[in-house]
Amino acid sequence: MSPVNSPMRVQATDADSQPERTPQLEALYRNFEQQLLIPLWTEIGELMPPHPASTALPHLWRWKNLLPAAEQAGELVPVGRGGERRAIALANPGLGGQPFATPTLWAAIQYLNPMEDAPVHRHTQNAFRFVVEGEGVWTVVNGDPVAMRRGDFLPQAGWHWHGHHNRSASAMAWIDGLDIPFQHYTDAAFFEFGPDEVDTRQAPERSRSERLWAHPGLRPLTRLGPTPATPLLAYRWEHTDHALSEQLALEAGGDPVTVEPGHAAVRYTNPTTGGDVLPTLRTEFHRLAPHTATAAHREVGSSVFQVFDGTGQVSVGEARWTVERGDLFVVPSWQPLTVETESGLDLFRFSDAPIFERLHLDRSHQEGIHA
Ligand code: GTQ
Ligand code: FE2
Repeated sequence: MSPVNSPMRVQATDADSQPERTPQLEALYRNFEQQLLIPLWTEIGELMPPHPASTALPHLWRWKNLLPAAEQAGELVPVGRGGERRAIALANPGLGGQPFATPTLWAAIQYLNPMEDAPVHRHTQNAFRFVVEGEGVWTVVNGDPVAMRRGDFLPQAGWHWHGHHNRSASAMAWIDGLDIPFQHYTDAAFFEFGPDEVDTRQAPERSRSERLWAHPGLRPLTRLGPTPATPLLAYRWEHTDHALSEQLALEAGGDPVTVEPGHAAVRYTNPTTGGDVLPTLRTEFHRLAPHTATAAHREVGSSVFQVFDGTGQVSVGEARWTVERGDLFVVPSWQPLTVETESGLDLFRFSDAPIFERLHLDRSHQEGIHA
């Protein structure tokens, strides 16, 4: 029987499994401490738990509080070289005050005033933008200007040059997802400055990347790849929306194409591989039809969700919230997630799943199904 299925097993760190604290043993422990040594037998319960027991906590950040805080930052804090971005990170209350949403994932709200530039730079961290409201900002990736609008998903592979510019008369906010914590813990990160100004003199409706790649099922023969990150720089809302509404329409006609009743979902993919858009980040969009409840689902690795539209009830482990447009919540590793909605609910999701799959550490469990 696997340890996952035997919660009654006595943990080695239980007091009765520890040797008696004689003066000689105390002296040995002081000796260990002086030599920077730590015995396994006092730590094993935390280091080798029967199943993942994240210190990260389920948590909800409400858009109605986030957006005014970002607007305030827009008034008080200039954006420019050095600070690089007016980005405000979600700090998980279980992660010791670090600006990390989960042990592997960065999630932030970023804000640009009219005509402002977020200067060009590049880094090994993989990134994306997702837009829950507004438009007018262009993200320029390796010289290719890409318009950002509500519902668009804009991936940005590590080491690509990028800057953002607001060409419109109104401020704009969006969310960023990056693998900053993962690259921080693993000491993998590099960073370089580019030009201070973002060139959007050319700002066509369709980016070069879309002209080359946004044709379903068609790859240019001169660019067959495969490439580790997607070459397509914008996944437009009209396609995502249509894919989801067609799944629900097919299901209503008796065709079982959804992941479970009333639950349509798509994954954003790299057209050169069919796999995830970025080497470390998985991104998906989920749509629940009105009067839908999902089965409890848990998996190894952590996720961040943003409500795109609608309202619903979300439970993550012991936490339960009513959520609405723009709200962001965190699902730590192996915590069960259920979602219910009366009105219908659209959810954007990102996770670190590609890391675990690549290392064969992925596991998942769906209520009622033996995983
Ligand atoms: O927009 O380039 O939230 O480099 C964090 C780091 C955004 C960005 C973040 C970044 C960016
Ligand atoms: Fe960046």
